[in-house]
Amino acid sequence: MKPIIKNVLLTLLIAFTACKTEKKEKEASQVKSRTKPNIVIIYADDLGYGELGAYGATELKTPNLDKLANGGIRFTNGYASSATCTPSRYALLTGVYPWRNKSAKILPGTAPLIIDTAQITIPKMLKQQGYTTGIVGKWHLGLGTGDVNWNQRVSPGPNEIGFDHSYIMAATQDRVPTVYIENGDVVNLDPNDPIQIDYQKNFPGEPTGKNNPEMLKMKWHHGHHNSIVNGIPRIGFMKGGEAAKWVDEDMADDFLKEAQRYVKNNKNSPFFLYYALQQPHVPRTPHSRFVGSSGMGPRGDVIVEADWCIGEFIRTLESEGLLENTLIIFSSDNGPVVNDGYYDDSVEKLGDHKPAGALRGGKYSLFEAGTRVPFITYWKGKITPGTSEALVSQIDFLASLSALVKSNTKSQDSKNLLDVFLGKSNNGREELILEASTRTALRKGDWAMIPPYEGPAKNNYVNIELGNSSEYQLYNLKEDLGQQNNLAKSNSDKLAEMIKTFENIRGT
Ligand code: NG6
Ligand code: CA
Repeated sequence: MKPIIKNVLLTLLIAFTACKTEKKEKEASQVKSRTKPNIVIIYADDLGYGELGAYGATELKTPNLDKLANGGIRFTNGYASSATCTPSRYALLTGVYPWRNKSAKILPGTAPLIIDTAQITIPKMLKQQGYTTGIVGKWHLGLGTGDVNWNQRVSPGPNEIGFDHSYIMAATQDRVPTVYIENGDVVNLDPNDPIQIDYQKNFPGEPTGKNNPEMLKMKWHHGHHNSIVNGIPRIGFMKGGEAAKWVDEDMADDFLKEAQRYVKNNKNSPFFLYYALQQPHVPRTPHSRFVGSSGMGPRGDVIVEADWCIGEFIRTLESEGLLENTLIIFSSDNGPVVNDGYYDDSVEKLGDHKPAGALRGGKYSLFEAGTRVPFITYWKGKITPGTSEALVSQIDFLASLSALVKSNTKSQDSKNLLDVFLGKSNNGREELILEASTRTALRKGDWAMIPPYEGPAKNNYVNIELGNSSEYQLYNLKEDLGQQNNLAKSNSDKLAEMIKTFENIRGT
């Protein structure tokens, strides 16, 4: 090449690169000067209070979540609204206590949408303030109006309650249909192989977990013996839709890629992303990269996988120049369960790991471990790192985010705790109603009160104490975090006060 041509080309290249850098810098400064921050809620499924290094775990390594917790506010009294998934997700999005909605209980994959399309939700409120809104991951709030045809656009769903973009699984990883749904349409659906779903009866000739154990790569322990997908027996019956079925081991990567894509596609306007991870809910199916990574079997491995996904996701925010303009909230929909219906070595390989930390109970329980969960807010450069003992609930996101974006939107039960979430105040809630499978209890100040409930004290299948007792239970959590000393009889004044507050809120 002649030197002169070489020089011209070189000059052009330098000019081009400078131009590109300038553009990137301009974009980054535009992003910084925006008054409305991006908002991301990362929500784990069945992750317990004691599961992160930052919350005291010693046997499991969660470096990315620890970075969030140690670089933001780590709440030690942060609650999901319920000890199961659907009600917690309902409360998170609507700011309404789940026990006000009779349909807010664990839903089958065929359940109709339980959020009224006229109801206010976080994404709706944010849309009114100019946000683009997206959900990636687990939905579990019902779809359609009762008789879903999975071969047509499925509606109403997330897109009808405020999300501009949705890429979801309908219910849970252990429930059919085992397909992704993007903006109402099943992804990769072959019209010649339509999907049929039934929760009552099997389709003639189709194998099931119960009848065909020879086809299983994961055995069921209780429940989970209907249709077999990818060698895993599920809840509910499914026929057809072969090409659309997800690969369980790829699910974490699939959701991560969608979440990253959403950020890249929407980085030029303020955005909201609800990134609802499927881990460590059953069936636990780590990608081969993570198999054996925890030494604790699949349950530990998928927590390591989830932590990695979160790290990758945050790296994307960083490389897009968005981290300093994004509020990240991390929490879990309910407490931990070790055996939730499959033989997956989780019990055998748990070792010294304590999923609930020092708390009593677990998923499904009215004791603390049912609803007290990891709860972190992180905003690089805006939130001064620290630990907060303030009483906060996921139900408060609606009013608090509404205050953040200067909307006047309120809901029945959501409290504006923006200053608490940003680490500027320690004045959390005075009290909070806790829910577990339609039973409710009260947390107020340092105290927890559980009214008498019929039913077994323990669910032996999952090996979790549920909180049922024929007597009132009253615990001082400051002195007795593990809820071992029932003070209902010895402190009748406190009990009477708690009952009064409880009945005032719940209505008698
Ligand atoms: C239970 C399932 C459990 C899990 C749970 C929902 C059985 C025996 N157990 O009914 O495995 O799927 O529902 O979990 O079927 S949640 O986190 O979505 O609420
Ligand atoms: Ca859950």
